[in-house]
Amino acid sequence: MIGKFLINAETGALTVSDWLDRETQATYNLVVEAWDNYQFGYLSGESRNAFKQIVVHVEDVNDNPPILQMPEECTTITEFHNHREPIVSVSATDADDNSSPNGRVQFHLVGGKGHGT
Ligand SMILES: [Ca+2]
Ligand SMILES: [Ca+2]
Repeated sequence: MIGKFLINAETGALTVSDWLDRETQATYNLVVEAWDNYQFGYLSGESRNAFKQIVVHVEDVNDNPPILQMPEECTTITEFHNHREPIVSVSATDADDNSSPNGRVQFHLVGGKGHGT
């Protein structure tokens, strides 16, 4: 697997090297290693190193639409159906972060004869 991040050996600049998708992986734990005197001292043991962990959190982008789940068939009610009594239940899921507006779903009637809120 090709890594998602690169670090410049000279400047230490950490960069992204591939597309990131929060829905696939939201957090990356990277470990950076720094060496001094690497070129001349590594083989002779005159080089020192240190490690540090970097945690990268990928912020969510609203890149997934809601997916509606509802009955396939036509729904039938009688003309005596009680007001406010549920006819059918519609649900939806959204792959984006549901702790943000990107993944929270609301329902509205937007058309059809006799629609209202
Ligand atoms: Ca997203
Ligand atoms: Ca969404």
